Amino acid sequence: MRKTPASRKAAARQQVFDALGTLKIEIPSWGFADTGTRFGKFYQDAAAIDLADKLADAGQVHRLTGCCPTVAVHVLWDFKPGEDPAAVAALAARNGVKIGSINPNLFQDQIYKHGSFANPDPAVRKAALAHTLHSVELGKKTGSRLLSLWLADGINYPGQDNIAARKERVAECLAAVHRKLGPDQLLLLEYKPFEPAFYATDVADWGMSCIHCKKAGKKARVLVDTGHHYTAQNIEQIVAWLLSENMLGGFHFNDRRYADDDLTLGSLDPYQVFRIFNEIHQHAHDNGGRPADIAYMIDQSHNDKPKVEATLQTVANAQELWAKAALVDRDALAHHQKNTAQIDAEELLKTAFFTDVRPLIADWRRANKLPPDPLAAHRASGYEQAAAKDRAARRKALGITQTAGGYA
Ligand code: PSV
Ligand code: MN
Repeated sequence: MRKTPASRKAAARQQVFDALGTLKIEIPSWGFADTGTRFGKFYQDAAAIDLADKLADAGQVHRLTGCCPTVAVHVLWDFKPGEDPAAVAALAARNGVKIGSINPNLFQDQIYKHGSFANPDPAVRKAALAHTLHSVELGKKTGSRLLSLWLADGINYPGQDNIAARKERVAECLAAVHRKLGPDQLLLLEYKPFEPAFYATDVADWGMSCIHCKKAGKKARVLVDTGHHYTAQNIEQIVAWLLSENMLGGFHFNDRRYADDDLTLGSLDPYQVFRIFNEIHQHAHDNGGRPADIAYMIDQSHNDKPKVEATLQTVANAQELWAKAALVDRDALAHHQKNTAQIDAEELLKTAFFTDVRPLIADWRRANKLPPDPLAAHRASGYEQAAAKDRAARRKALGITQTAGGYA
């Protein structure tokens, strides 16, 4: 059948609708709290004080976008000692969301000065493992499927420790965690080239993470934080490789210019995010239309933007780039690739990238009884002002002064 402009338009609309229907994005509880850099924090009256506030903010984002049903939690920051996980799950449900990935904290306690799973001191490794296994239990009790691990482990100076021995210590701990996972749980292992350690990070890149995951067992996958790469690195190639090995577990979305900058996804290099999404759509296409099981999560702590607004903006950016990548004409691309028609193949990607999908996304939102412009709806709702008033008053009553430094 010949394609007319009208049939092309209808097909594009359907492609965008289908793509948006499959994209769920997890939001991080820590994105709503007062966070900052190690040089300081810029406080906001509307910043969440506790987990109840964070879940309320997450609920607002999900109500407006319809695509953020789960909230990632950081155990140390979100769970009070002895807190009932079932009560936390119920609190999330009251806000219209669910508890998502559980993030153990293996970096803030003083004992982690020289690492957690890689630490030469067996007592520290034991403590790190106990905290992680507790996190696995929290996952089981809150109905969360994902344990999301980031090891801040590394060494600052050559000769400081035996690099290969550190690798084996990490492997042993990961295997021990893997053994305790429930049948539906997955372990995601994040990598980061540097920071906080600057000479040798123990899980510094996707290859190290992938080797660890393969050794740990069938329920371990690599987590790609888009901010954790060197400047020139080709992230979409890493994604394509991990997909082809069935080792891609999920993403932490953000954008970067220098290092782990926590900037809004797609704010600096939207074409890169598009190229990553293009590989994911390509993989699904090559796999008979079956998408890989990937957790899309945001990992951004905004120091200056209003936090709920920044989250809404990120979600909208992700949806736009995801929808654009869905518009790539896969059959034509395969044809051009077969003939090594470089210019035509590249132009196909550019055509999809430069398509303005915003009107179609607004239509999709209307069709799903969502506001066509979530950011505008949020601003009109007065949520931010009400939260600022309530939280400023509660801070005063609780004697919380927004002057202490620190991270998160
Ligand atoms: C580390 O930089 C990281 O990306 C990890 O995912 C942590 O859990 C998170 O940031 C803390 O904000
Ligand atoms: Mn991350």
